[in-house]
Amino acid sequence: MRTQVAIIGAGPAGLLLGQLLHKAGIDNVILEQRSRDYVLGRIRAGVLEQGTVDLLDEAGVSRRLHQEGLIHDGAALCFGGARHRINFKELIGKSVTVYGQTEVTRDLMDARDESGAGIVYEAEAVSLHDFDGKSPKVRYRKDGAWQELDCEFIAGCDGFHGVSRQSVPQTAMRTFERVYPFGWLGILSDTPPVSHELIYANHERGFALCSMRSATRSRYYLQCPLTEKAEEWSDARFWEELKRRLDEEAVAALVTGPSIEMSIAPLRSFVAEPLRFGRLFLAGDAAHIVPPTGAKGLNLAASDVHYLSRALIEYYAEKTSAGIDAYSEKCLRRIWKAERFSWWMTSMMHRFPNTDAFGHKIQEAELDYLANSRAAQIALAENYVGLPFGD
Ligand code: RFL
Ligand code: PHB
Repeated sequence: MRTQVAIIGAGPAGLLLGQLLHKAGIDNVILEQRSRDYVLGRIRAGVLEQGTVDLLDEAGVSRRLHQEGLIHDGAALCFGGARHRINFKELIGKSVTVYGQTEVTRDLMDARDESGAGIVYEAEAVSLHDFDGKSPKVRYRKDGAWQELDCEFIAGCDGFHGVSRQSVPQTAMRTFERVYPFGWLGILSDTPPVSHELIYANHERGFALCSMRSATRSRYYLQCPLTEKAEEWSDARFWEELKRRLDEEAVAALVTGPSIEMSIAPLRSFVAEPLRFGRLFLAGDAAHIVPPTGAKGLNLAASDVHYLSRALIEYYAEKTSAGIDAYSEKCLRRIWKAERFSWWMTSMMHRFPNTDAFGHKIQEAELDYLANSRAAQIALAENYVGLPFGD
């Protein structure tokens, strides 16, 4: 089998890249190790930056997003028992859209099906070869038979645990990492959200986040120690702990109900540099991870795809490699700013187990400054709604 671009991974990065390339007439094959249902069963991101929405518009997959997505003009920070709204719209004239990653993925899969391009699901033992030369290859096993895909480029969109980054010789790559001493316990429930906007709460018992998927479906998170197991949490225990971390008004408004999903995610910051190795490009979680506090992971995957799709389209249309040569550097400039913001939000909103009294006072001062300084709020708003792609 032959194609122009072999895409590894059918998460948002791989699917969006596939769709943008397909629209530009560039042949591509997506290889995914899991089944369609498994991919759609993962509950992840919920907040889309305007740049991500624009890219989904460009890909022609945003009809449902515009019908069902919730436009949020602000979000609240809760600390010291009081809530402080950051009014994105008033501060910087922009908003975010709340629309689940599961729905983005479903819309992209449907568009792929309609285009007839297809996805190879349950591709086993995927391996990448010869991407340092002119004729890269991808080998995999499907239904027990070995397959070889000859291609011109490989896009490694296979997430943090994928094979693409691991295929690069260690000497060719530098990695930067910070692991946080806690995780997020998340719950999804068919209950109306406690507030029409997100609430990020810093409480002495730990961070809490109130988010949503729709007017009838809520998503909540609690900071928890890494030793905790989701099975040890009953729904009642979760709701009780959430109430302890929220302000009185939120507690009074909270509607509880059975959970549809409960899971724990560790928090990590990670960047691999560079993002290009000959004819292999890394994009999305395959290249970088942010802690979810800044809602940046899916949006960063989208901005990588923005740069990579343009670079490949330019390569095929104009026979120039200027775009692909600049890909890594362009992405990394934006990635590091999102890493900084996500690290900062995480540091400001969580309780760190080994912090002394000085550390607590600094955190309180930071929150107080933010609540009372328009300049500080503008900086938060600008980063939260998403920095420009800056082509
Ligand atoms: P994905 O989504 O992990 O997709 C990678 C795909 O590659 C497949 N794969 C392979 N395929 C073939 N061969 C192999 N060897 C393979 N190895 C892996 C996998 O099965 C998978 O289908 O990466 P992608 O596309 O880069 O997308 C990144 C986003 O999924 C991620 O950044 C976000 O979910 C992060 N995130 C959030 N991002 C936001 O922008 N806003 C948020 O509000 C937000 N909240 C979150 C989050 C992530 C969370 N968790 C659980 C990590 C909340 C949580 C709790
Ligand atoms: C979510 O709705 O899953 C969500 C929202 C905001 C975040 C992280 C996760 O910062």
